[in-house]
Amino acid sequence: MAKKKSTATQKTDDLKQFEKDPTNQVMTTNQGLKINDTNNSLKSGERGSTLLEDFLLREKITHFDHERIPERIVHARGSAAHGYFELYDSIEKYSKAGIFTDTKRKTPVFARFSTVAGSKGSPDLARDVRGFAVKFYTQEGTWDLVGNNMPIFFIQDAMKFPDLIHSVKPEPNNEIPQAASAHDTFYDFVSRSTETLHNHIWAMSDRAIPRSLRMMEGFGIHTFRLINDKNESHFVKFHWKPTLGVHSVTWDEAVKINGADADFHRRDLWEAIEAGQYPEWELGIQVVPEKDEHKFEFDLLDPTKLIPEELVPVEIIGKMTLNRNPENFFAETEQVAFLPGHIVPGIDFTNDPLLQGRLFSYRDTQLSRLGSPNFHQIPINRPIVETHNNQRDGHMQMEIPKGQTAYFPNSLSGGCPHLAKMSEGAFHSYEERIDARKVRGRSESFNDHYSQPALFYRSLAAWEKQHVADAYTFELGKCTQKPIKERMLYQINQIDGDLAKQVAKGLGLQVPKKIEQPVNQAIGADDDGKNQPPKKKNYLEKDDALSQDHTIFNSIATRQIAVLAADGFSMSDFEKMQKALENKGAMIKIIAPHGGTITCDQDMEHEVDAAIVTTESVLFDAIYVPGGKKSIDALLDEPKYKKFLNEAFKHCKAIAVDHEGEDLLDETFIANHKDDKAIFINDKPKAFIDAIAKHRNWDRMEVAAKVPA
Ligand code: HDD
Repeated sequence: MAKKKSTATQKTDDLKQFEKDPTNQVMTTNQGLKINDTNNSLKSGERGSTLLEDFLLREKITHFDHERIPERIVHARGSAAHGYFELYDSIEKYSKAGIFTDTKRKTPVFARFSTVAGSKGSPDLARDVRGFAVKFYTQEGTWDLVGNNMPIFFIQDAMKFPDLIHSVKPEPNNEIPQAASAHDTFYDFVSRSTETLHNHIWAMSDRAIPRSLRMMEGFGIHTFRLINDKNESHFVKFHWKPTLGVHSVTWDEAVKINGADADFHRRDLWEAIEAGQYPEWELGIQVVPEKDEHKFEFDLLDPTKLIPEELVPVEIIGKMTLNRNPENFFAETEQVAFLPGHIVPGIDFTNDPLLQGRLFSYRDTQLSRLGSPNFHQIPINRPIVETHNNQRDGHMQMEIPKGQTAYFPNSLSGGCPHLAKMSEGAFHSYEERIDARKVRGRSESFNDHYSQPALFYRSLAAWEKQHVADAYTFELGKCTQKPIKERMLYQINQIDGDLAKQVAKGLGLQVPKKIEQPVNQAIGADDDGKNQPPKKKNYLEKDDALSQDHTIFNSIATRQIAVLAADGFSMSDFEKMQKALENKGAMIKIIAPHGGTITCDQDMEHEVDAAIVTTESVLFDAIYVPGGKKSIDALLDEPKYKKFLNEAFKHCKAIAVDHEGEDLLDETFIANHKDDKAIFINDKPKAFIDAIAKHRNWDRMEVAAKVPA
């Protein structure tokens, strides 16, 4: 048998010393006392009252009473995994960071993906931005790249973050709605803060409802600096590109998935890693020399702007592979603390005012979330290199710092810990020249709020544009206040006239030509009234990288294929398809009228993966129905199979049937659409496989919209 490849990294080895394995161990108290009854409290007589003396009861209950910690203010719902990062080629001309110069390193990483608005227990398929945070445990200290799956942010200055989040979170009077942006307060805010419109249109696109966390891009968003060993600085934007491509579900599916499996993304990530189908992302950089800082039509320090890849191509420099699930959700995924302020020599910040505010907020939030300035000592947060300084004490100090001194300079401890010389790899902030007035304000160069949302929309394929229009219509349809909807229509109209008309029609409203209230309250009260953002510019017609139509469509690895079958299904049909699909890494699940096993027409027993009552069409990427008269008769007897197929058709998925399987198809909406290019009747498995790799047949959208499912 082939030996299982090791998934250990220096970090997972480090975590080992903290792991506890109860196998073959006796139960004890936290003091090591052996316990022989954990079911009954100590009482005065069997029916008597419980005694205060019962330290076993008190220890157990007290710990339980305190086992929750505050969830993250944002990004509370998340899943994470361990892995490693490998560099393809040194980029020493830009950066002196070891992680960017040493191609022999396998840098351990821990990556956490999240939704933003929902609580810890909210469903995975909310329409939302996804967090994409990566902790690199490097030889020079820990570097955290704390990004999202969209390349821009909603606001330009950290000062507005509490307002943004208060507007999107459940409304404060009734705590409704959970994990949803479709409500009045969010659109009240968005419609009056034009800087949000770019990130907002991304959130209305399919990017906000990914098929899988493994099929979404990641972005560092801010412009950072790379610093080389000559202390030269280059501006940089970081990109994560998934090797499986960028794919999404439809909104109708998202809504249904949330009911069918609220852990859809979490489960998908976990199962892919358990199956050895390790998720991978390539790391890319867009590099801009210092001298080109002002050459663009937008400001590099403005986090609501991306640098179109048409203008500055992405150079791929390495790859991240996630190959191990956490041992314990709370200890690792919940307690991991990401801080944008964690950087290493060779990487530095810029003056992006959003980034500058984040540098404060993340350390601060860990103090209330994790409860102590010693949060860096929690196993998942410990760097893989030794740390020494004169910080002392605090709640839950886990280390035992030795010696008489805790100050610098000292002579009593021989001056230790001593300072590092630059030649020994000490960190040194980039010496940017600053000559400025102290102002509370915003740069004029940040004041273009419509050009890039319009560029994004222009770059989308027709099917993506339709999804955007549907999303705006849904979200605004959920708002109750007419003036808010009208203000949003006014804003959408600045981005694209046709889009605004389409949304207005869905809302039963007119697109207003003018609105009375100021629309851009990014600036101070004294500026109210003269704050309409300038007209949009068109410095680039399209950027293909913005559209999912140009992503990778070459793999069906990890795609979930439902096989609809009952007793008597055709083994020869099934075997042929199963082999072809599994060869390409797809996951096959038999969905039968009942659990347990079913018997094929060759009298072999097959394990059922799910009884039809326990599963839903939306959990699968494609459907296959093998022939066999007895099997098909049984499927025809259970109405949910028709719903299963109708929904898959509605969601533009590939469907293949063989022989009598066509009889089932004839009982569905698909009967009149057999010529669809992703419907296969007695066809070769290859045709089906190619269609699954294309993700969806979006050409079907208009017909699919008519399916009453
Ligand atoms: Fe943030 C968490 C991403 C702006 C304040 N943020 C958090 C996480 C991600 C991001 C992925 C979850 C990390 C994890 O998995 O533990 N945040 C972003 C991005 C931003 C951004 C990409 C803009 C480019 N965030 C931002 C601002 C502020 C915060 C402007 C405050 C001024 N973010 C927080 C926070 C959180 C957080 C409240 C909650 C939990 C945590 O930090 O550790 O401090």
